[in-house]
Amino acid sequence: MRLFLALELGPRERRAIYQAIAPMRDAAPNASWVRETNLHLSIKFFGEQPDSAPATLAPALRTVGARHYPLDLRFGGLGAFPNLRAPRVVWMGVQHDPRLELMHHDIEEACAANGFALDARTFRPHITLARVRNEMPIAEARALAVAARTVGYKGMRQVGAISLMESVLAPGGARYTAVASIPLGGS
Ligand code: 2AM
Repeated sequence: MRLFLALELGPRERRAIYQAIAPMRDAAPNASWVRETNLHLSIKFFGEQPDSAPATLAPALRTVGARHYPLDLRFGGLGAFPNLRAPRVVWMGVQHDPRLELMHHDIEEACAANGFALDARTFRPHITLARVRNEMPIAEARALAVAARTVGYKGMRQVGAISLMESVLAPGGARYTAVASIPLGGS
């Protein structure tokens, strides 16, 4: 099974974000826009794992979760990796929060102690909005950047749990299901 850890958004936020970025979808219709129900903040990607992995991961993650308080996440700001001139991943930003960084660090440590590889890429908290498979034409990238400037969405969410998600790849896009929910302490 293909596994990752996420902080999930509620249905109202997912809807609000999805609606707020409509001008960006219109500007760059050829990007693969993440469907509304799939919007989330990714914490760690495990890739393909044996079916026994959740049973190993969940207890280790519960210990980490118990040590961290629920988080107040603030979202807003649009951007792209590597940049909006040549976007590969279009995202909504998550305000810097040292507690989130610390939680991510502790998660990495606990997973590594249980034999799971460290994430190869630096943790840059974001909500992926779209992925670009082929290079985006310059005119479309410009239109996307212009549209992004019109989106003033700002959101806030108290997150009380980390979700261990299974991703099933399908022709119409991945389907995500939570296989375990790890509460954060005090929630
Ligand atoms: P992304 O949104 O930044 O692409 C499911 O694919 C989740 O795992 C996504 O949130 C994705 O982050 C994250 N992820 C992290 N590393 C990944 C990788 N190497 N391949 C696929 N997904 C990855």
